[in-house]
Amino acid sequence: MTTHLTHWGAFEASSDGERLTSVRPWSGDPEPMPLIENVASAQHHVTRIDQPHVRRGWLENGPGATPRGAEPFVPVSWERALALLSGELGRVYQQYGAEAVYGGSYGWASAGRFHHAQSQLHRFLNCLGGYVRHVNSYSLGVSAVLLPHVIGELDWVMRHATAKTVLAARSELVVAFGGLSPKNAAVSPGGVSRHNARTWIAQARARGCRFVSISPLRDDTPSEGAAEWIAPLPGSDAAMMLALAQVLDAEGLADKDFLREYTVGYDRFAEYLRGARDGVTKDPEWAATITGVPADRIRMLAREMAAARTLVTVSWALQRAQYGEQPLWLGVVLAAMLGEIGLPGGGFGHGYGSTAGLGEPARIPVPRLPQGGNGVETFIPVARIADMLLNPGVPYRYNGHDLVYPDIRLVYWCGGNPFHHHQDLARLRTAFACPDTVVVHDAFWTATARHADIVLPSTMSIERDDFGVGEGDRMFFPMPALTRPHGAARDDHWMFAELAERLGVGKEFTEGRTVDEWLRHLYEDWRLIQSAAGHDLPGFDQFWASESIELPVPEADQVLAAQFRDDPDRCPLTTPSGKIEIFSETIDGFGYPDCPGHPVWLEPEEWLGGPAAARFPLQLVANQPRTKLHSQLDVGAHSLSAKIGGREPVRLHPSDAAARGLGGGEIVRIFNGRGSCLAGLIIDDAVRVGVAQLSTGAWYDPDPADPTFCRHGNPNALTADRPASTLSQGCTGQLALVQIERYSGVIADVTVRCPPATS
Ligand SMILES: Nc1nc2c(c(=O)[nH]1)N[C@H]1C(S)=C(S)[C@@H](COP(=O)(O)OP(=O)(O)OC[C@H]3O[C@@H](n4cnc5c(=O)[nH]c(N)nc54)[C@H](O)[C@@H]3O)O[C@H]1N2
Ligand SMILES: Nc1nc2c(c(=O)[nH]1)N[C@H]1C(S)=C(S)[C@@H](COP(=O)(O)OP(=O)(O)OC[C@H]3O[C@@H](n4cnc5c(=O)[nH]c(N)nc54)[C@H](O)[C@@H]3O)O[C@H]1N2
Ligand SMILES: [Mo]
Repeated sequence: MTTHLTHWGAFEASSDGERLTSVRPWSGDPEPMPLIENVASAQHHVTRIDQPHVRRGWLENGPGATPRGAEPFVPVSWERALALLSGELGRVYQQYGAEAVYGGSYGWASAGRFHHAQSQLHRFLNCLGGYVRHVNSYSLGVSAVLLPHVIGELDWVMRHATAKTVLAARSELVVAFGGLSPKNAAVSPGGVSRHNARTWIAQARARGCRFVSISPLRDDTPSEGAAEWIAPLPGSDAAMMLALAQVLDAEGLADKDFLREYTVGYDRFAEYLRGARDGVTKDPEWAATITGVPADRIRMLAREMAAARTLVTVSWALQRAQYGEQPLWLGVVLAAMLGEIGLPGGGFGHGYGSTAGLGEPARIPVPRLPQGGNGVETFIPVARIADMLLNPGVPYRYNGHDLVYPDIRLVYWCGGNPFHHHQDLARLRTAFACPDTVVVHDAFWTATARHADIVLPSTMSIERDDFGVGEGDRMFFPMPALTRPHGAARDDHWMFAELAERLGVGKEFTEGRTVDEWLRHLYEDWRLIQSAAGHDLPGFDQFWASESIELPVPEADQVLAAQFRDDPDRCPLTTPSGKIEIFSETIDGFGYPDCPGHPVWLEPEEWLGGPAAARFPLQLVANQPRTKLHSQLDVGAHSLSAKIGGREPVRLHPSDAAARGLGGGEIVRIFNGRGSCLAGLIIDDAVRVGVAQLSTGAWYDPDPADPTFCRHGNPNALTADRPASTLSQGCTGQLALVQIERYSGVIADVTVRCPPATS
């Protein structure tokens, strides 16, 4: 058996050279994930792309904005595809320059450091002069912008998060906004070796630590935590957090010494809590009317938090919403008021239930493919993709900058699926009709590939040699190819090398190395640097022959901001004041009404407490899927096993199902003013009343006559393409208001599980 790494875990497999004949979890994994079953079952699915394809209209009429997503594709040879594409790249770069190429190409692609799809694309486009890039992520669009103003760079908050082993040993109370989802914490970009999402929680619980899970879904926190479940209206956490802060303030429970020494701006914030200007005290009675959580429970919780070593942790999901800055900032503020930032087991955390890597102590850095320099300065915040394509030349604001959308002629996507990940997919489809040319590399006929002009078939990671290690993970795996490529699929690197050659930059792109030579070169280069830093690592041949190697971890018991606490003058934070900013002069100075200088309660446009709920009285929670990573391998066996009538499952509380006369297992229609989709109903009292949970990931399957209607169950047919705020311009895909009814139409087949029409 040979070991292989995916974003959701390592496995051991045997193969007959064409397919995996048996797959079992890596022997070192104490909590293996069934997601690994998707790999072998998807590999030769009919939706694998087996050769290059070109959209018929593009082939016949050349570059241009004829409708994308409806026409048949023409299969072409590699030679023809590469000639057409290199010709088109040459044309666009020559005629319009690098500013006309969007190469942001957001997406997770596959594990493996060398064949990392985005890195390969960026390196290639940089050889041609550069590209318009993206900043930030769909994951953490708000956090990446807000946290540097408030406590420190996102990367620092993530990498130096208090270790889970420390929480297991020291926390007395864990208050988890958004829960501690074990399915999410099973995944990390680049891979996970030893899953431990449940282990640390079980250990802490056995020692007497209490867990409070604040979330619309009971199963957002694993049963090992025996958590108390509190379910405020989704999107209202900021109000509950303000009330917790108000109790600490009013009852003298806030740590004044900590606030004086380590923070700035508490007084301005406290005035707001006390209602000095607006006459509204943000007390638990006030919050109860907004959140639906009883005032007594909020008041008691504040006292419990003040009495115990308490971790306040905020899931990434809370900031993936309109005004997502507010609950995140308040998480930091609450932890600061409790005075335990920098102490083991207390303080602030961000995403213990969002990724496997958080709370894994920082290990030494790992090899990466150099991407070269980008000659273009223009960028967009990642979730502004549709805005950019629809509004060339239009100004907009972001984090203190006045920016202008560029005029994009060519969109190049390699390793991502915007027709899965972006909000309001019908709007994205209109946006994708704007450029001259759309190029997509993928292994599968995703909805994005179906909206392209030139589609090139990539290998899966099991079909190529690579090495891999996850963010925060300490096991570094060789990843030799397990099978030959499907059909005529090729590695992205090979495609870019061929294109680079035709465009006269072959040498710059490959530096004259084969893939084998690159792997050895990147590894040995890295080993040399590590050895100078005192880390002794095996040579490449020994590594390649091994099953995996363990990377050194300098400080196993890390605690976030411990050095700052010990010596705030010598180890200041990277914020403007060097301290935690409860009031930010910088943000205040931007003057954005949707994100003022200290955290506040702002009523979102789509929440159950607002007027829009009269028409659409259910809050859709579009969270991460349990049976797959995003849209990846949605045709795999494990993902398919959860579908109902071939559709993605939606969960509803028994009372909400009864009120609509709906039964479990029915196909329902979920709709709002933007769009609609079908889904298979599950009735479950683990869901808060008023909430409908439909996870992301079902491949978008638009009705040919109506792109706002997805027949499969992609929640982004329903979500709004609306930024979190002017500050972050972050993605807000987590929440939307909807209504649900029995589907009375003819239940059409899901066509996205078949290849598109060819001619
Ligand atoms: N409504 C809503 N929407 C959301 C979210 C939400 O919470 N709610 N979450 C958002 C978040 S956090 C994220 S990160 C995004 C995720 O969005 P994406 O990262 O775009 O989603 P994936 O499905 O992982 O897309 C990766 C694609 O890369 C392809 N691929 C895999 N390996 C390779 C390779 O080697 N080469 C090439 N060329 N392609 C490859 C896969 O087949 C797949 O199509 O979704 C976002 N969308
Ligand atoms: N299995 C699996 N794991 C994954 C992924 C995947 O696709 N599949 N994707 C990975 C990626 S890219 C990312 S970015 C992370 C994302 O990590 P998160 O963003 O933390 O994950 P989500 O599942 O989107 O949301 C977690 C929970 O937050 C709760 N929630 C939503 N809105 C609110 C709210 O307003 N208030 C409160 N209190 N709770 C709320 C929901 O009940 C939801 O289940 O997950 C990663 N892990
Ligand atoms: Mo993400």
